[in-house]
This record gives sequence, C-alpha cells and structure tokens, in this order.
Amino acid sequence: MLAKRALITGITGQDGSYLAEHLLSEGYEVWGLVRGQANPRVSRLRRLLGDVRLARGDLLDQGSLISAVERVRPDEVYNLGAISFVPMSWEQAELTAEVTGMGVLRMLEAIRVISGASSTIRFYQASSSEMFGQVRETPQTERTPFHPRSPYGVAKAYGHFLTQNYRESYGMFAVSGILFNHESPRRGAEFVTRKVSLGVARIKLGLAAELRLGNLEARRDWGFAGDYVRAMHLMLSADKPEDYVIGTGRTQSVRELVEAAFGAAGLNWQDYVIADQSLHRPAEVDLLCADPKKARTQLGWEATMPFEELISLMVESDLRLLTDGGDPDQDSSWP
Ligand code: NAP
Ligand code: G4F
Repeated sequence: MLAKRALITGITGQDGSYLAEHLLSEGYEVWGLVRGQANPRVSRLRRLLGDVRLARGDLLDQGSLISAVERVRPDEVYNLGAISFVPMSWEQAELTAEVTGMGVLRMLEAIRVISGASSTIRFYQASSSEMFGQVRETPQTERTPFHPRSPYGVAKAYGHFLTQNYRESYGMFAVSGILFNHESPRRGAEFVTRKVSLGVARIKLGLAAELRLGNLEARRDWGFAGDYVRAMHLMLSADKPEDYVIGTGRTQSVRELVEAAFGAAGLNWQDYVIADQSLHRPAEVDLLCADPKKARTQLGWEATMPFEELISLMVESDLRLLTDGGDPDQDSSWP
C-alpha cells in the first residue's frame, strides 16, 4: 500500500518538527512548505529530519500554495505556519492578519482549486486558546465564546471560523485544534517558558546576572509539544471532522513557572528576576485553562507530561546547550 502523504506548513517551527517526526514514525511521506531564499531554519530541520521533503511556498502567495498542493498531492494538510508571537502582532498587525488569518484562506483555496468540490484532502488548522482571550468561563471548552485580546487572536479567530465555513460550505474534512500553550526544548526563545529556561541556564553558568520579565500573574495551561502534535494527527484520523480543545486542564502563573525553573537549577528566583513594566502587553490574557474532556473521550488523547517535569526538561536542555557552546539565537542547535 502507498504511504499516506502529509504537507505541513510551518515545518521549521516547534510544532512542525515534532509533527514531522510523529508522522514519519507512522509511515507517512512528509512534505514541508518552506519559504524564503535562504531560510537558516531549513538546515536546522534538515539536520534533525533528513527524510522530510521540501516544497517552496509562502502563506502570503496564493500561486505558490496552489503549486505546492499540485506537486505534493497530499492526503493531509497541516496548516501550522503563522506569525505566532503575540507581541509581534501589535507591532505588525497587518502582516499578522495576512499570514495568520488570510493564509488560512489561501491554503483552503489551494486545496479547493486543485482537488475540486469533492476534495478528499483532510485539512488541519492550528487554532489557539488565544481566541478565548478575556475568558467568559473557566475551564474553556469547544463551546466557550471567543473574545480575542490581540491582533494575533483576532487573526486566529478568522482562520478558525473560515475552516468551519469550508467544512460546512464544501463538505471538506477541515478541522481546527484549539491548542493551549505547549512548550519544549525546541520552543522559540521569545516565548516565556524558553526565555525563562535559557535565562536560568545563563545565570547558573555565570553568563548573566538577571532575568527581566513582564506580567508574572498571567496564568497559562502549559503542556508538552510532543503530546500536542499527536492530537493533530488523531483529529485528521477521526471518522468525522470536528474541532477539539487540547490542553492539560491545569493552570500555572508565570510566577510559578519562574519558581519551578530556578528551583530546577537549585536557585532562588527572587535573587535574579526583575519585573519590567515595559514588557507588559497592551491587552493581556489573564487566565487560560482547558477542558480537554472531548479530546479524551472521542480521540483517546491525553497530555502525558506534568508541568514541573516539562520545565525541568527545558532547563536541563538549555544547560546542556550552553555548556556545549551552542547558540540559541543562531538557530544552530535543536535537541
Ligand atoms: P513557531 O515555532 O513560531 O513556527 C511558526 C512557523 O510559521 C515557522 O515554521 C515559520 O517559518 C512559519 N511561517 C511564518 N510566516 C510564514 C509565511 N508567510 N508562510 C509560511 N510559513 C510561515 O510556532 P509553533 O509554536 O510551532 O506553532 C505552530 C502553530 O500553532 C502556529 O500557527 C501557532 O500560531 C499555533 N499555536 C501554537 C501554540 C503553542 O503554544 N506553540 C498554541 C496554539 C496555537 P519560517 O521558518 O519561514 O519563519
Ligand atoms: O509565552 P508567551 O509569549 O505565550 P502566549 O502569549 O500565551 O502565546 C503562545 O500561546 C498561544 C496559545 O495560548 C499561541 F497561540 C501563541 O502562538 C503562542 O505560542 O506568553 C505567556 C504569558 C503572557 O501572559 C505574557 O504576558 O507570559 C507572560 N510574560 C511575562 N513576561 C511574558 C514575559 N511573555 C513573554 N513572551 N516574555 C516575557 O518576558
């Protein structure tokens, strides 16, 4: 039997790498959409996952997406590509709308144009708990109304509703995973968990004296990225196209994250952390906490890694990286 073929946008990102690994282990032929003339993240991906095939394309460029779908002829498309850093979405709101929002429309249209009304291509959209924003209830479920608090959250809400609309309008197998924060040693250094794990490693090794952070009271539902990509695959392997909330069901504050990370290195966070008002956001999402019951009962999915273990893993990984002379800012090393 021929191997199933998957096309992943955002393959050079955290989730793209874990998803590619997972699908390769399931026997898939995996293709990644890569953009740019000389994207340094592509060589990082190549070192990690030599078996991934690459197709050029950009979520800003409709023609390139049509060409990629035509060339790859995928059974499944995972749309993970996005401007995904929330603060950047205030600085470049229009670009965020184009990539994170309109990019979803372009990918869905590419599928519709190439495979027609009776498309059998299954489509996964990377929706986000940021859509809940100023939450109307806790924990958040598939039925909780959206109130996004950033241009990023608004763009994700557009992509979410559009995916639902293509399912209803054209009968496409198109689903959204509403994923809560998920982290790993491959997380970008701009996100708070990795900023903290790298900060702790630098302080422990005498490379830095302090760590400046924004809002310590915000609460997030943090899980391990490796678990979350399994959920994406399960959603596209289900009998019926449905949206799912994916998270741990527990919530911690940034303060608790900091305590855990410094504690993992035998340090007291209060000696090093400086609260910096300039790092606060124009509008904050104060509290996120998932109710992943639907995913548990219908997909058999569960988060496996406790919060403290995840944070220790990230701190240990960054201590190793810096001890071995790796440079996280150069995208050179990825565990
Ligand atoms: P990430 O590490 O920031 O990766 C983002 C990816 O998007 C990169 O591969 C980047 O490729 C690609 N990209 C950016 N602009 C693009 C464009 N114009 N065309 C095509 N690709 C483009 O993000 P992640 O953490 O893996 O998250 C994956 C997806 O899940 C994102 O859509 C994110 O918004 C969403 N999400 C993430 C979380 C989380 O906690 N991680 C939670 C909910 C939802 P380049 O190398 O070309 O820059
Ligand atoms: O790690 P963060 O930047 O992640 P955020 O904003 O929750 O977004 C991530 O998760 C979303 C899912 O809910 C994804 F859709 C999105 O793509 C991304 O992956 O910030 C987490 C919290 C925020 O409340 C922020 O204000 O940490 C707080 N924080 C405090 N100090 C900080 C800092 N965040 C960052 N990045 N840097 C700080 O110094």
